[in-house]
Amino acid sequence: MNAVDGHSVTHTLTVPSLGLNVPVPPSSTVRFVFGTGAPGSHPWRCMSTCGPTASDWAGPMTVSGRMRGTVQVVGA
Ligand SMILES: [Cu+2]
Repeated sequence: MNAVDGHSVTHTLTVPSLGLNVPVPPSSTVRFVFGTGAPGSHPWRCMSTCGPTASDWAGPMTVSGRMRGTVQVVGA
């Protein structure tokens, strides 16, 4: 596991119901593995204010599939 400086995070993949919070540094690809538990539907969103301004939760932050969406956990 690598540590990420909080000031260099541009996005996160945050799924509170799965206890998942993955910081994403600029211009990077982050690979990770996590346990999902039982099948279900889990809302996710980016928790970094990556809207049009530094303190903005608008723009892409409101678009499903861009900075928010749903993770579907399916059974094997
Ligand atoms: Cu974002």
